[in-house]
Amino acid sequence: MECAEAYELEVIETNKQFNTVIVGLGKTGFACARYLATQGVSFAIADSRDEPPMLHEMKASLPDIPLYLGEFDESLLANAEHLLMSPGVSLHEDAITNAINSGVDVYGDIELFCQNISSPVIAITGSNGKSTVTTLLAEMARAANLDVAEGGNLGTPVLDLLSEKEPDVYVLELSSFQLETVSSLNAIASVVLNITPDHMDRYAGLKAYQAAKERIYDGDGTMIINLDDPAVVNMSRTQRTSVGFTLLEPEAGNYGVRAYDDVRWIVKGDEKIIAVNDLRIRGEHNIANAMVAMALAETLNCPLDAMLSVLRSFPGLDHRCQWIAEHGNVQWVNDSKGTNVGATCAAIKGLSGDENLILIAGGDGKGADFSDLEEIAEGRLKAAIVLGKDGPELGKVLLNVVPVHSVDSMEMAVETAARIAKDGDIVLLSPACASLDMFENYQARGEAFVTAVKKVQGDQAYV
Ligand code: UMA
Ligand code: ADP
Repeated sequence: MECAEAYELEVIETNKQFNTVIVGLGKTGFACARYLATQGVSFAIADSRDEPPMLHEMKASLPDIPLYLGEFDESLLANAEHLLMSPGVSLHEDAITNAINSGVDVYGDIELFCQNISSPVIAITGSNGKSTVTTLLAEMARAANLDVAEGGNLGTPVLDLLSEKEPDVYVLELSSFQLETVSSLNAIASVVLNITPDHMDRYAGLKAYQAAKERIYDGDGTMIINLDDPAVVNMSRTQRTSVGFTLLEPEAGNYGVRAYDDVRWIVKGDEKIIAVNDLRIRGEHNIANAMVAMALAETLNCPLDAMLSVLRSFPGLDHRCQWIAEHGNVQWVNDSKGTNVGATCAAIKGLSGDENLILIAGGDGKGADFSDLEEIAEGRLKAAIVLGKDGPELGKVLLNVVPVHSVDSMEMAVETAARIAKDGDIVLLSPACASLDMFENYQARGEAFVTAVKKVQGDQAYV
């Protein structure tokens, strides 16, 4: 009996033994597959979904690669030499933990990328502001005539950047998930922009999330440190070059903000750099983002003129506190990328006057505690409209301070907001939640908002 079982097991193992199993067939997994196909290694792909997003593209371009779809097959994963992980799959999933315990080497696309480049990397993480800072920095470097390639969590999987000639510098936006599986990053400069809770459905707690983010500082490059965030200050390492930034008055060598005759300036030490009102992007959080982009651009020796020209003209990215319409003196703002409590707090603080904000929020809260929203909402919000899986829970928190309306769709949310809004009000979509319970992604949610605003406000609105 024992012999028969052992024999059967051996046959299964032989059939499913690959040098590498790519885990996940989304954007990252597909980019990994295309890359490995050029390297002559034997590989297969596993995805726990029956129909992963890049299935058709995969079958069309690499039809001979074995695909294992549906619940992970533990023997497939445990018998590989390497697992090449997608960021959406937790290392704590049973099948992955089991493979790690069996001695399988586990890494991610960022690690593979870092092992295969010779140009320097600048790396950006944080709970909020990553895409804005990554794009600002890339634009500044371009304005300084550097050849730049940007990617990572921003959208383009890093391995896709390898199909082009190596640039002067890579600018990478990295999520905590991507940082968990990289060990050769050694960026010439890196930053953790801020730490507020996010992805609490994936981490044991804030400490574990923070520890993943902190890995961005491993190596010997310049550390950019948020002096206003104690969690980031705690990550400082002695004997490393570092530059700080603060929204208060800075010490010599650091970026900060000072008022001269009631005009607020971004300064470095005592040196005036740009008046806050000359930044095209708005809100306190964007002052911080501008300072970080400058601190990082300095490590590339970008001239000040190049940085300033970008700060005066960069309008911000779509779906981030993006002004989309004005009708009957009511403004409509799309912050669909506000996918956690910290982001929504920043958007509310940045936009509100006196109880003139109508907030549309809710979605998949990813295990978040919404209670911080109550204090921010008080005195700033006029009403809240909640929708999505965790809308009711979020609504419960806000009910203590403002009227809350519960709706079933984005269209109903916009119709309700249009009914409540009066002269001088701002309607802000900033969900504090991921979109995946109701939409394909945050872009689709933002587009649904814009479409609903167009429908309700008609052609007079400037969208
Ligand atoms: N999934 C499964 N089973 C699998 C594999 C994935 O259920 O076997 C699920 C995941 O739980 C997740 C979804 O599929 O909900 C997508 O995961 P993925 O790893 O396939 O994602 P990709 O399409 O490769 O996109 C990833 C990043 N997504 C995530 O980390 C969830 C993209 O960031 C990134 O742009 C892309 O790689 C290229 O680098 C998006 C994101 O939402 C914008 N990031 C999170 C955030 O910003 O908060 C971290
Ligand atoms: P990320 O890529 O980290 O999600 P984005 O630059 O896309 O960040 O901005 C997403 C949202 O986060 C913005 O619309 C805004 O609400 C908020 N945000 C941006 N920068 C910051 C910051 N420095 N601090 C806090 N919140 C921010």
